[in-house]
Amino acid sequence: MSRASSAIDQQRLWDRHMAIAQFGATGRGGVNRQALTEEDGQARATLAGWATARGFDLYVDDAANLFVRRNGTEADAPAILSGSHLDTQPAGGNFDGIYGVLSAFEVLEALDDAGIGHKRPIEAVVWTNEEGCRYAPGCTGSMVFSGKHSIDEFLDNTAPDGSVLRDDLARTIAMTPDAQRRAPGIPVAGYIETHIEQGPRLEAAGLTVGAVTGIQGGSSFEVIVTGEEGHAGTVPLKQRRDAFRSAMAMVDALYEETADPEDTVRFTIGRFQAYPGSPNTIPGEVRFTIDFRHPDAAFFAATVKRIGEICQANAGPCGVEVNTRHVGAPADFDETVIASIERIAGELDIPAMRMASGADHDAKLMVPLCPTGMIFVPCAQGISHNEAEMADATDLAAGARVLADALLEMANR
Ligand code: HGY
Ligand code: MN
Ligand code: MN
Repeated sequence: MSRASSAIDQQRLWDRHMAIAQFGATGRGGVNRQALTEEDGQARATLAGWATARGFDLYVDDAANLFVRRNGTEADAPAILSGSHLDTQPAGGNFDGIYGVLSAFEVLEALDDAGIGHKRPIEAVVWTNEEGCRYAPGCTGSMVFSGKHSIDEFLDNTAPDGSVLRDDLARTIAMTPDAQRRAPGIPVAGYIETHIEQGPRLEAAGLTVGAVTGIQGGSSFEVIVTGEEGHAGTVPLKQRRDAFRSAMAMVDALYEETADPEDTVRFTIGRFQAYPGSPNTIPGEVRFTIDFRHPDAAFFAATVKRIGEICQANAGPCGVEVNTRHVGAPADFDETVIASIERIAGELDIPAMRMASGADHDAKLMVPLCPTGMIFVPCAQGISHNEAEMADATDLAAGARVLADALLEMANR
């Protein structure tokens, strides 16, 4: 039997990236296609159109996860899944997530072109709201699919523009009317996600594929500091309940706590807003986000706990509320999957290495469900979450070839 990898069409895969890139294009080379926006729905509808044109089955679940299914000879066998996300950062690139969705779809098309059958069904997946920048938390869709959370817990969440998740979810689901409704979660026999590395290691090593060993611990919080608004010209300093000043004390203490000479810690404050935001009014409220990550499970857990303690200890005359958006412990991928990715890359003469993931991915939620792994390909200078994000068509196709053979092996096991 010919290998699935030999039917991967590099040009088709690239052209599909360029077609999806138009939804939310910023005109500066990047994209703003945040989760559950009209543009997100349009990208999903485009993929759905390609899928139905191929005669693949389409499903959508209560979290708006979208599944493109190519049936196997054993229709009821637990499926093999592969996918990622189509939603992007507000100033994002055209490959983060998109590559995982389109390479999985390309595998289905290649199998079709080559007339290659398989035992288990194979599904390409679009996970809802991986990025979590419009609606918190990220990985909403894969969290619901894996049973970690129910979608009901998130329905009343609001976006900075005032939208409510419940409404956006209904509108997005309605944009793929050919998709049959399915309850979240189906039996899965294996999952592999392809993704750009979002770091510089593969490019620096001159390698094409990363056989990913796991994902570091990741956590995100929203901190709300409550003080008292007042006149900038009249309220004496010692009487102020200045939310900005208290927030800065917390931020200073947090940076001190997470300082790391080995540069392993990843600590980011991505959003910081003072209200009412008037130059001559003492801020009565400050809201800021914390993103903390580390690969060591014990250090990660201990520092997650310290974050709340540090904010409380530096509140001064203000109140503080630390809302945990998500905490995901470090996760190791399945050794058999990692080894198959390495072996297949070797068989295809594609230079590869094992590596861990600094970025978070939906794959982390799949680890408890089934043998799970990831395939990385380089992105230019490791740049991501940036409109300059770029990847090479030959690298994208190489990763898709490894994915094709790895998924086919899983589907025939
Ligand atoms: O933040 C992350 O790691 C992912 O790219 N959303
Ligand atoms: Mn991603
Ligand atoms: Mn991302």
